[in-house]
Amino acid sequence: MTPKKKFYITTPIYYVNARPHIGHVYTTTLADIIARYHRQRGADVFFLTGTDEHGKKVADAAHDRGLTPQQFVDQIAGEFESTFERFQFTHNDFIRTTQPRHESRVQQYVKQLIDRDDIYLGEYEGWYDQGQEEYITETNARDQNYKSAVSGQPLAKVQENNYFFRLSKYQDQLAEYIQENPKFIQPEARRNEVLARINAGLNDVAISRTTEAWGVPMPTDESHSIYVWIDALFNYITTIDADDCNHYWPADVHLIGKEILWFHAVIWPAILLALDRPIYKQLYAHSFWIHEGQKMSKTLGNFIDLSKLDDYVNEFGLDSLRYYLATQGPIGTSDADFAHEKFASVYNADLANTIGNCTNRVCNMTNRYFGGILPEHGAHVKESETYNQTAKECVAQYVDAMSQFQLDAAAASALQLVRAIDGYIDKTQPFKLAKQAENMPMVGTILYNCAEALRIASLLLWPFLPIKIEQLWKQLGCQEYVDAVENQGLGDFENWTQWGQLQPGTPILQADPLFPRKK
Ligand code: ME8
Repeated sequence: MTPKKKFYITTPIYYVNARPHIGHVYTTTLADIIARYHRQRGADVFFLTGTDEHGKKVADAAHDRGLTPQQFVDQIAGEFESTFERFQFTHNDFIRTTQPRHESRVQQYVKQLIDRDDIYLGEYEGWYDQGQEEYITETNARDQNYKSAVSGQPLAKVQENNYFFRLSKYQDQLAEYIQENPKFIQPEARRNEVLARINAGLNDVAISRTTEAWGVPMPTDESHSIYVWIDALFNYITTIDADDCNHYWPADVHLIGKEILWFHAVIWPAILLALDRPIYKQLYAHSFWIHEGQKMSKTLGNFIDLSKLDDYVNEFGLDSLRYYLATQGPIGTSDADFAHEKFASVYNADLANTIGNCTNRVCNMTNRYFGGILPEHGAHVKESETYNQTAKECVAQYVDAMSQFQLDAAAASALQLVRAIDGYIDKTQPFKLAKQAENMPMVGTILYNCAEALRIASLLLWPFLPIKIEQLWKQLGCQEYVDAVENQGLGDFENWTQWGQLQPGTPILQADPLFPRKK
């Protein structure tokens, strides 16, 4: 047997100074959809998420609540873990940077970098964004009017003794690597941004702080803690540098938001080069959600937090939230608006009126005309000639879109197939044909073809709508897929999406609507 292809996908690890919100749920939903898709293709998937628990702002947040940092991070990390369980994410591990497995390996990597003379002691004088835990160059600080680009808070002027990583040494190698590997950083606009910044010149970067008591100590100098960003980036390898997991490196994709591009596209690959480890294969940086037309911020108090997300789940269902996030979200280079009216209209158009309605039509007619048993499909129906070709094209478009993380386009290809079923019913009018007994073999062919196309569409939709599609599989008698999902979703997508696999004679069940229409 050929070994299964491995696929390693990560999300950022989230700061525990704030409770989980839409941004965290968004990136993790995208990663979950991609992970499920690859499992369905039979890959050996490792999907990693987790929490970033060190640094001054976490220590300050703990202090404000009268807790020790450890008590505080345990509480918030627990909230992230239980939230991710409630959202039914299928991550294989949840890394916390305060875990001993992480801390001990971080010290080992830093020691290796010191031994290779890639780290040295120096002095930093300049700007620091405390909210983002980020050193800011003079030029950027000036451009940002000496305020944080993310929170708008004033930058702090700091003078510190730090250990530095020789980032400048890797400038040419990195620029060359990015030039030669056009897909390495995506989308294209982000890649260009990174290249421009590298070509403007890279300075060495501070990788330790003396003012950060809540962190991993430098292995050779306990008076310094490892800078929280360096500590955090290592999570992608600390987790899998264990005997049973080390075959997952290099990661196939790091999925992140655009605000942390610099660390992932420049510092992280340079560290990997310095450690003599393969560079991860791809970085994908999405844009940002805004809320009812406004940037979300603590000052405005308009963050879509867990309780708001729960309201949507209660009103529309968990799958609908996944679908909205994945298809209407800021996956490309523009920000996207999260708005109730839009949510309801997407729900009604795509889920209730398209997927739900088509499923009802197919299952109801099979029950009405064939007693709920999938009919034979031998009779010729002219309009069917190119129908299975449509299914093939939609699958190909879907696969292509998925490989480029265009989840919106992938879902659109699945919907296109569902709409083709509706179009085919409208054209062939089985409900009219069924009025005469001699037409029943043709009605049989039509309904078989509808159910078969619906089966293929359901495979494309499962990563987006796992709960509802598993319900649909039960309706269509596709127990094999339900079993596969229980076995970590492992599947045989290539074979399963071939035409003609539903067996005539299979019971087709009528059920409650998958997506009841909302007012
Ligand atoms: O930056 N829209 O953690 P973080 C879409 N710990 N996605 C958003 C978003 C929004 N409005 N807001 C946040 C950190 N995100 C570091 C990362 S990784 C080694 C260390 C998502 O809690 C997006 O994925 O601030 C973004 O990159 C991430 O949350 C930042 O989470």
